[in-house]
Amino acid sequence: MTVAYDPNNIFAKILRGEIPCEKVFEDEAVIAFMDVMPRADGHVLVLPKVTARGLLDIPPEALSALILRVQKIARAVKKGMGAEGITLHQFNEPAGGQSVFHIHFHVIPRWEGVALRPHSGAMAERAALKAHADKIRAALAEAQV
Ligand code: DGP
Repeated sequence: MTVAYDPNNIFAKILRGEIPCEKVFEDEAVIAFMDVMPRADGHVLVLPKVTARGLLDIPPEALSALILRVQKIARAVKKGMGAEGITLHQFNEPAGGQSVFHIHFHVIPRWEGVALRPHSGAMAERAALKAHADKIRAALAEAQV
């Protein structure tokens, strides 16, 4: 059964500017902002501006644009956070672990021996999110990311 896109999901509200976020990047295709329940310091979410629930219903051209931005953000997260690696997560439907039904990629910086915190776990302090966002924005502002 296909489930319809809900325009009142929390990320749709962020995209419309109705709810604030700690934004690190925006262009005509995507917005990227800090996850409020980070699995690691510097955890960023990348969302397309098209309304799609997940990987299964996003139009191919929007998915292509999205994954190119995910690569750009991943490079900046790795550089800005001084990470050793990057983990991507992308969940589809409740059984797949999705809790917000507007497609998004999780870009999570990783360090050897540092385990991920729980998915949708503790809320981070706003000051910490801003400090990490500042590092990622600075990396994005440099030419080589
Ligand atoms: P999932 O749909 O399972 O991929 O997880 C959604 C993620 O979104 C989860 O890591 C927590 C995060 N999140 C939930 N609500 C908000 C919010 O209002 N703002 C931000 N920035 N992140 C949120």
